Amino acid sequence: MYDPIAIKKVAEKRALDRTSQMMIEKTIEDGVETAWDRLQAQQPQCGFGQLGLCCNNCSMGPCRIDPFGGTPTRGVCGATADTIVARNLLDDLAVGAASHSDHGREVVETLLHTAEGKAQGYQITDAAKLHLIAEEYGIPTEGRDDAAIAGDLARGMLEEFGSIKNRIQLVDRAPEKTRTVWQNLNITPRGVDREVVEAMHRVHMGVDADYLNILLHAMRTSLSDGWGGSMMATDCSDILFGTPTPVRSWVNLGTLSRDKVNIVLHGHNPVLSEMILKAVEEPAAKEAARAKGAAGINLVGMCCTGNEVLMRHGIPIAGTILDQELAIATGAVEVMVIDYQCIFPSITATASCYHTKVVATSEKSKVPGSIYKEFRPETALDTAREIVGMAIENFAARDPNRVRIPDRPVQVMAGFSEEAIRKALGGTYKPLIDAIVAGTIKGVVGVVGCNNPKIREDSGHIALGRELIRRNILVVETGCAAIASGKAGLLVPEAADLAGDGLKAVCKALGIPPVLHMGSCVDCSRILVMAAHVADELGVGIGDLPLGGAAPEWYSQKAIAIGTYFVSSGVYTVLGVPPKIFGSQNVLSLLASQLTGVVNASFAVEPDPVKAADLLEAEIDRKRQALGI
Ligand code: XCC
Ligand code: SF4
Repeated sequence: MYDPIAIKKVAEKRALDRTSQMMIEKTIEDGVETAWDRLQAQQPQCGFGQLGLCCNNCSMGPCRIDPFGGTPTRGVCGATADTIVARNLLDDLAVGAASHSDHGREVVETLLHTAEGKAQGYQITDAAKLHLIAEEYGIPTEGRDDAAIAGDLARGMLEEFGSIKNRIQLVDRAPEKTRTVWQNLNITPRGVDREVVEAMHRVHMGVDADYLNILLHAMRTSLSDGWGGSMMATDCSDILFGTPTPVRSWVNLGTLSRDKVNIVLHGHNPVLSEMILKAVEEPAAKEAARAKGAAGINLVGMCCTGNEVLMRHGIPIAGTILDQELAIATGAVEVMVIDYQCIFPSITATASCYHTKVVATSEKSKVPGSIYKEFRPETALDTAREIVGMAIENFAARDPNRVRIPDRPVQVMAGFSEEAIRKALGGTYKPLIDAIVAGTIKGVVGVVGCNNPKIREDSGHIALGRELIRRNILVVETGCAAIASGKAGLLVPEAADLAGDGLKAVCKALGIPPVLHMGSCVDCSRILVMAAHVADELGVGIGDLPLGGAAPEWYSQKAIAIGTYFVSSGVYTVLGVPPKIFGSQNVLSLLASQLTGVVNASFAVEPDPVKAADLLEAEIDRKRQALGI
C-alpha cells in the first residue's frame, strides 16, 4: 500500500527530531492529515499576500498593487503599496499584542479573584514578588496581609489596560536612556488596550496613510505588549504559581505513556494548566485511574502552557505547535485540554481518527468537534477534576493496537526565570558583565518564537543555537524555540561541551546549560527585565548592550509583536521567515536599516542559520566596540 522508505524520506524532510519524524510516518500510514499536507495543498500561495500588497480592509476592495511597478499602483481608495504594507503589518502586530495582553488580563483577573477569596484552588505562592511589584505600583505593604496587597495590585494592573494615566507603570523598568528614546519618538505606551484599539482605528479606510506614522504606532503597540500585557502575565503568574527556579524534566513525544492515562495541556494560560495539574495530583484521581486499569495519570504539556508548567513544576513537555497533531496520532492521548492560541482547528478531526477527546475551556476559543467545559476561577478546581475524570473514563476506549509511542524522551533543565539567572550568578549580574567585558562570553542572544511548516521543524532553531554557543554567545530562549532546543539536547549542562571555550567554562563553573529556557512567549518579558538590569548596572540603554534576538521559524502575529518590541527596545532581531513587507521598499528600508539611527537596532531577514549567526555576531561586535570592550 505504502512505501516505507518514501514515507521515511518525507518525515525526515518535515522534521528534525526523530520522535516527531516517527509520528509523521504514522500520520501518513494512518491517512491522517497534518499541517504539512495542508501547506502543500495551499501551493502556490498568493504572491500579493506574501508581499503584503493585498488589502481586504473594506468593501470597495479587496485591492492589490502590482509588485513590478505596473498598474494598479493604488487601491480603490487610493492607498499606495507603502500604506497597504504598513497597515497590514500594524494589523498583524496588534492581533499579536492583543493575544498576549488579553491572556495577561485573565491572569491579573485571577489574581484579583484570588485576593477576594472568589477563586477556587488558587493561592498566592510568591509573596516576596508580590511585595516587590506592589512597591513599584506605590501600594503600601507594611503590616498588610497579602490578599489586600494582591487586590490593590490586581486593580492597579487592570487599570493599565484602559488607563487614563497615559503611562504604563512597568515601562519604568526600562533603563532611563531607553525610555528617553521612546519619549523622543512619542512611542511610550499609554495603555494596553488603548494602543490596540488605536491600531484598529488607524487601519480603517481613510485614517492613517503615512507608512512612517503607522510604523511608529506599531512600535508603541508592541511596547504595550512587551512592557505591559506580557510583563503583567509573567509577573502575576509568578505571584500565583511561583517564580521558576531550575528544574529537570523531559521533552519530546516520547513523554507520552504507554500504560498511564495521558492528558495533554495545550495552549497558553497557566491559569488553566495549573488547576489541571492540581486535580491530577489528588490521590482520588490516581486511584480512579488505577481502578480503570491504568498505571496512573501522565500529564504532559504542549506549546507555551506546557512551558509554563515545565518551568514551575517540571511537568514533561511533548512538543511544539507542529507536534500537536502528532501527539494525537500516537493513539495514546485520552484528553487534549485547550485554552487558546496556536491550537490548530484541525485537531478535533485528528482526534476523531483515534479515541482522543479535545476539551475546550475558554469562552473565547471554541473549536467545532470539541467538548466544551467552561473554565471560570470560581469553579476552576471542580472543572479541572471533571476534565481529569473524563480522561480516566476514556482510557478504556484506547485501542492498544493503534498505539505507537516513540522512544525516548530527552532530558532538559528549565526554569531560568530572570530571578533564577541572577541567583545562579550570585545575586547580581556583575559576573555576567565581567565575562562579557573579558570577552569570555561575547554577548547574549534571545532565540524565540514558533515552528512553521515552511521550515523543517526545529532545524532553524537548532542550527542557529549551536552556531551561537560555538561562538561564545549565551543563548536565552522561550516558546517553541526552547522546546526545540530541549528535543535536541541543548538544555542540559552537558551541552556546554558544544560551546566555545569561554562560554563552556562559565557554564561548567555555574552548572548551567549554554541555552537557557526562560519560559513561554509572554516570558520574553523576562528577557527584557534581564536586559534592563544589565543596562542599569552599566549605566547605559538596552540598545547599547551586546544583545541580539532571533525568530528563526516564527509564524504567529504574536511573534511580530515580540520582534518589534525587541527592536524598539534596542535589540537587533533576525527573522528566519520573511515578514509580509517586501512589497514596500520604504517599509523594508525603514525596518531593516533606518531604525538603527533611532533605536540603535533594526530587523534583518535571513533564513540561513549560519548567516543569521554571522549577522548577530557582527551586531554584537559593533556594540562591544561602541562600549569600548
Ligand atoms: Fe505558538 Fe506560544 Fe509560537 Fe509556539 S512559540 S507557536 S506563538 S506556542 Ni510562543
Ligand atoms: Fe481597497 Fe482601500 Fe478598501 Fe483597502 S481600504 S480594500 S485599498 S479601497
